[in-house]
Amino acid sequence: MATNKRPPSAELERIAQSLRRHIIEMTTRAGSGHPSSSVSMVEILIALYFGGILRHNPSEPDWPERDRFILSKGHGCPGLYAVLAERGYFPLSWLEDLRQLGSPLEGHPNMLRVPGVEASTGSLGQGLSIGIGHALAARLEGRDYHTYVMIGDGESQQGQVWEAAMTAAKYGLDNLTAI
Ligand SMILES: Cc1ncc(C[n+]2csc(CCOP(=O)(O)OP(=O)(O)O)c2C)c(N)n1
Repeated sequence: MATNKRPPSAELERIAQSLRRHIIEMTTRAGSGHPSSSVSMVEILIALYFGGILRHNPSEPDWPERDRFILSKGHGCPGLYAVLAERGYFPLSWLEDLRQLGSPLEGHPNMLRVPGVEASTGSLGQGLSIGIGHALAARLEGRDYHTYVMIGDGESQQGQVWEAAMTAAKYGLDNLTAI
């Protein structure tokens, strides 16, 4: 069953506060990471994962009909980890081991190790191209899922981002949103 019901605003604000707390605590404990790049996207993550925008199912991360969220600015992954943990993709206790040897929560997101991570990112500029792959795949397979890609403002200076934007326009991809 997809999780896309929207809780009341006060509840969303409470969850946003816990995400900010997780981000500060985990990056402080690790002594590294990118807290500001993570905290700055909390409201967007809340809207997507708790506000009813993303069609997803934390108990079935590979559900073929799920909407995709790709964090192209992968260094902001403490924010993504916090929202995925609060959503129940993996236990909150995982957050305690951010960037520790052996932890699935690496300094940049690893799609092979973390449920809910759609793409391994960190080398800036690649996420929109990956999103185009998902959007074209949806079209080919006749599925109606939507793909969202979060890009940093500095990242958007990468040529690949603009090549991807032109490609999305060429194929008329109305199932893809760049944030
Ligand atoms: C291809 C590439 N070049 C350089 C870096 C190093 N780097 C990591 S974060 C960052 C700045 C990103 O700024 P922005 O996209 O605005 O994101 P913000 O953290 O401000 O949200 C850079 C240059 C990288 N990860 N990938």
